[in-house]
Amino acid sequence: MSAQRVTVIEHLLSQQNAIPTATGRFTHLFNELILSAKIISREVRKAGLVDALGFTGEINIQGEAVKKLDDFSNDILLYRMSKSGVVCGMASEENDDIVLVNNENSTGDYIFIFDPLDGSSNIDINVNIGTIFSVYKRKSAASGDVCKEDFLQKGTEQLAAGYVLYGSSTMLVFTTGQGVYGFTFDPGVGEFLLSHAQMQNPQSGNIYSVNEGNRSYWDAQICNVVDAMKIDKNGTPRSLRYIGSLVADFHRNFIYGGIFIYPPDNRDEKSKNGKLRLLYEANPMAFLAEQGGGGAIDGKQRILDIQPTSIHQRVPLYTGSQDDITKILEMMSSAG
Ligand code: AHM
Ligand code: MG
Repeated sequence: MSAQRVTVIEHLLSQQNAIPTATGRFTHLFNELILSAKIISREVRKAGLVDALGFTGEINIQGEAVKKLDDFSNDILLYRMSKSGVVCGMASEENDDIVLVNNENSTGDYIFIFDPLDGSSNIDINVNIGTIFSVYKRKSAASGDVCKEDFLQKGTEQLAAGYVLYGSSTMLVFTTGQGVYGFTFDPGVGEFLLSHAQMQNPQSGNIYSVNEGNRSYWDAQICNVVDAMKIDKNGTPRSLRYIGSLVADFHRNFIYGGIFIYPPDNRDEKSKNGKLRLLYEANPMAFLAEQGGGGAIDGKQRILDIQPTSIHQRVPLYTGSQDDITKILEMMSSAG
């Protein structure tokens, strides 16, 4: 039935036709993103057969050892997105600083922020991993270079966000602010085809997802919140599901309903805001969650309302079904 299915570009063009001011430049960006996703997916699929597993020997800005596939995915996205001609600057989990796009092809005013291959601990063992991305319009004058402020925009300013999930199939899930759409890669056709239209996160669900191995690092309030998430409103136990790949954990909970939590902890200075990064992990997921009727908070406020102060800043993340978000906010605010 592939012949009757809509491609990503057809979908974008149909959305664009509904917005008279849309220019079509966005589809250039997506063309390169789709090509990057296909190349990364191909590399992930054959990783065990070629010398693509293991570490490069480098340490990234997060202090983490860089895997070869992280590095490969980062290079592909940096190269392809700079070729799109519509991107003027990029930020990646794997680059300390922002990356300016200065080539003769670039008349772009889009900012592209991404995590090239999230879920690093799962790369070498054939478990789901993903690429996460977020798109903004630059704020600074088009005549000069982009600056940090172009990247430090609130999540509410995102034009598009999404992820590619390298799972039992490869899926591209994204929003441009008109709902959430999922496209599954058909390897025979070589295209991502619409498989999940207007995805909705159930109001409540049966799953809670958290790395409970960190419990001894949590304060009492976090322990209480996690304990409350283990049962439903009738007191029936819920299921714990945790892969340790944000894209996969989010995707499952987005479809089945439930809550994903990565709270702050006290193991060291850098964990006091949790582990996940605001710009290229929390904000894109928050945009998707809200577009699908779910929510995403840092424990007190909407993720999307947070004013970023640095490219790689971390943030606690609670994202999922609306009933759970409401309950967490109630518990957090009554505890003060
Ligand atoms: P990474 O960017 O180094 O891959 O780390 C992010 C990942 C997320 O995908 C996942 O939600 C989290 O780290 C899991 O962390 P932990 O192993 O501490 O539970
Ligand atoms: Mg990551």
